[in-house]
Amino acid sequence: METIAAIATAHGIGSISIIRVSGDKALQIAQKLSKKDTIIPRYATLSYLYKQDNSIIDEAIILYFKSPYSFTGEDIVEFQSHGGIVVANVILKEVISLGARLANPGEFSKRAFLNGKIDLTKAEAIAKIIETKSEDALHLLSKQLKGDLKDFVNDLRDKLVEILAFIEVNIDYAEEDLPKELENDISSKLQYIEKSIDKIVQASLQKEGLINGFDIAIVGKPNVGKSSLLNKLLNYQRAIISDIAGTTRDTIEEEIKLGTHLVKIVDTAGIREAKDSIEKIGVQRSISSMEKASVVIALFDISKECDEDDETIIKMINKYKKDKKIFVFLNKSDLPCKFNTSKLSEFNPIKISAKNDVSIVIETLKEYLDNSSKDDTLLLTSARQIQSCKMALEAIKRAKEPLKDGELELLAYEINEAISHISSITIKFERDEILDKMFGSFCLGK
Ligand SMILES: Nc1nc2c(ncn2[C@@H]2O[C@H](COP(=O)(O)OP(=O)(O)OP(=O)(O)O)[C@@H](O)[C@H]2O)c(=O)[nH]1
Ligand SMILES: [Mg+2]
Repeated sequence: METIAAIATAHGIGSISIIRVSGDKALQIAQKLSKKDTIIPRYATLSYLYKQDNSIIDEAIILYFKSPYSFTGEDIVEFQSHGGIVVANVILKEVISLGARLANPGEFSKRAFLNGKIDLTKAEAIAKIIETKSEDALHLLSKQLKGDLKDFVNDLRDKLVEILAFIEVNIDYAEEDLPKELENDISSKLQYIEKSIDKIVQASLQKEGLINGFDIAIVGKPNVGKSSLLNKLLNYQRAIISDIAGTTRDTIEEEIKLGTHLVKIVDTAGIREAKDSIEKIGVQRSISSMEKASVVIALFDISKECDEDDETIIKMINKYKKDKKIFVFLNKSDLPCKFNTSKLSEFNPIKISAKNDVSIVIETLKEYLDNSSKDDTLLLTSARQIQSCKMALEAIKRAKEPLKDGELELLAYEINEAISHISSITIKFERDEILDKMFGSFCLGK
């Protein structure tokens, strides 16, 4: 395997830069660069680094992690040089001229995975932790980094492998049908597994916002004060506000921090029977923003009577209330109320005045987001993980029929499928594993 190298710290001015080298030649490169014969593993070695023409590049700390006790499992050397783009680049150039090549993005983690140092959930957690902009996501990802998701997957996988081993033993060694009690036992084990997977998939879909940031869509008929609310939340005049219905023609998206939570607020065009083709597109976009959002703020103008356009919004929020969190705010409460709010009572509507003060909106949203992130259930954090779980679920569901009919080969096939899918969350499933299980946990008298 070629030796790879890269600058591991952000490019820019900082107090130190780290150049990381991984592979068989790492130690030899460090020895040449430092002119030191011995570099002790896991010790911080302070040394000058030299160019091949003997001129000094910088004074740096060298850290050597001997294979297999390193992140990649290979020999790793890290040079901590003084910060700055030039120093780090010169060291990297020297490292490359001494036999390393520039690493591809993610190549250190890929090697760590290929060498069995990390599983895929940890690799994904690392990649996402680096990119994350929210503390909620960091909290979830750090659990994944620690191995909670891996443990969950391994536990389910072990249970499935055990079931498969039972079935294989019966295919290979029993003449008769599956005994009834064994069928019941497998059935209840499968049910438990199905429930566990279903639970984590549902929770992960509902709380997707914790990882990717919550999308909050502000919807309502024209002129109710949606853009006024957006501007107040952002604290500046982002959207045009006017008393002309249909002022906002397109969706406006902005990110804001509510406490520790990063959210995307989407102001939308007022929803009504559109008057022209451009407005029609705007209304379509409002509806799709609402569909995409995990939280919806429905806004009503209570200084006017509830009309057909408000009714349309009420119908919409009723349609989405199962999948999304809906907040109803009754705007323009500084004016006399003419709006009959009885149809909205189940949404616990809150009176506000977007023109004057929206602190109650901020507090309500913050409280909801705080509670969402407090819950410590384990979640899947990528579409890939969710997809693998869904595929495993389908296989388990398909397995019920052959289990009832005693078609053991077909049953084994479906359980195998479920194992492959669930295993793909962490690492590939090797067939040797069932053989070990079969011969390890059953006394077959052979
Ligand atoms: N009295 C009063 N007027 C408000 C309040 N909030 C907004 N308005 C006014 O209502 C009008 C419409 O406000 P916008 O924020 O543009 O309404 P919108 O819902 O974004 O409207 P469209 O973009 O047309 O869908 C403006 O004249 C605002 O000044 C409020 O709390 N009280
Ligand atoms: Mg507007």
